[in-house]
Amino acid sequence: MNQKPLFIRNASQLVTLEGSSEVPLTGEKMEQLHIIEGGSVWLEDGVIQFVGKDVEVEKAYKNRLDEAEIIDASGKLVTPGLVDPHTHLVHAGSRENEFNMRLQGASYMEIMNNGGGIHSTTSATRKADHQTLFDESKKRLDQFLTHGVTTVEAKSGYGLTLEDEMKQLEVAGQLHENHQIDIVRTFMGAHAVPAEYKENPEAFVDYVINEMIPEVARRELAEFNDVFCERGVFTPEQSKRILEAGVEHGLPAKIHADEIEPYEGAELAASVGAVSAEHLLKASDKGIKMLAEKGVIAVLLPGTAFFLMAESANGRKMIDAGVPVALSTDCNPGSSPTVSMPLIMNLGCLKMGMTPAEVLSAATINAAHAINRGKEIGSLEKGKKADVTIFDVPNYMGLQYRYGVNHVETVIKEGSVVAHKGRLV
Ligand code: IZC
Ligand code: ZN
Repeated sequence: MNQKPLFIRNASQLVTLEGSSEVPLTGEKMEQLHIIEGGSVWLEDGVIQFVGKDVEVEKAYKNRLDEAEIIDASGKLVTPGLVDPHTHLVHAGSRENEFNMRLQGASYMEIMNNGGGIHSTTSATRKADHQTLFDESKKRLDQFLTHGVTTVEAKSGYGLTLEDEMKQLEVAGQLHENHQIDIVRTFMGAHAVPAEYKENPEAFVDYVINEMIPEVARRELAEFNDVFCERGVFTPEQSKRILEAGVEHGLPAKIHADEIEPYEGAELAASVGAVSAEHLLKASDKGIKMLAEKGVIAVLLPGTAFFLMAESANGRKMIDAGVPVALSTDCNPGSSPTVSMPLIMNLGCLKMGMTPAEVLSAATINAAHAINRGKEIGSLEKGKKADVTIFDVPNYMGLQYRYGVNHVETVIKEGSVVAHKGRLV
């Protein structure tokens, strides 16, 4: 790599989250950000080379200071690049009309059962070609980047045929190759039962298990397998079969669990050894206990609860019960059309009883663990990817306190500045 070293100097707070690469943070450890005041970091060859007090880094590189590009971070907060571990990034079309219907009292499930919701995005996505999907999703990725995010998980699930699911996953792969943000792909063929299988959902489950999962795995188009386990969508029994089939084909399980109604989704996540259980607005106490026992990461999506005008998941209770908690936008055209992880962190504090330190752990290292990237990203430690976000606030509490504003000043991906003051570089 031919890039200059980057020396970020003298941050008022440098959040390192050191020592968290092996297992996700739980309980009181989520409070321990490992802040260096007057902290600096030397980035080179795409990797973090040295983290410490400014004088220490300066001393270590005293003969090479002239070579480096320098960013003065005094008065600023420096954190690991934010990680979004649950999105439906690749899709076509938009659902403002449904938003308006919901504002007038229609529910998310009613709209879906009447052929809208996921079905409406599925027909738009089936019609779209690769280029259209690429272009529409790239716009969202650009916005993710200017909001401080450097890695995004992306699910399929708006194709619901093998060919259309593969199209979404291929586009996600092309975006990974062509965009600064890294994309981690999840297969979610079991996102809804498509209209053509309405009378015979079991046949669709068989299709997912016998045809889609083996082919997606064979072509290495995804790293995880997800299912929308919800009353009226896929039952816990169907979800279990689908998730076990994924595991058999080398795709660890993720699950959309207990989002709209309690449905023992958390219990299922624990019993199949899922990497993560996502949503959990209606998770039972027993389910929460089981997640803690099995170390399943709860990926919480307070933007979805906000946008659906529902009560958020109880993040406080989950952390106190020992569940590792991560945060995500759920970026999708129906229940959470946002790209703002900073907003999600605000909601984590204001709607889920999490502290400013916990939401930052949840949006960085725990989010990285939720996509099996804990060893590569999510903390500022020697040897990890040089993905860094600089916020124009003096401390991490200020980031949550001055809400509703994009405080991201500079975003660094693998050692290069990729966004500055809301613009791509
Ligand atoms: O398109 O409505 N919950 N899947 C499960 C979604 C929301 C995305 C959508
Ligand atoms: Zn989702």
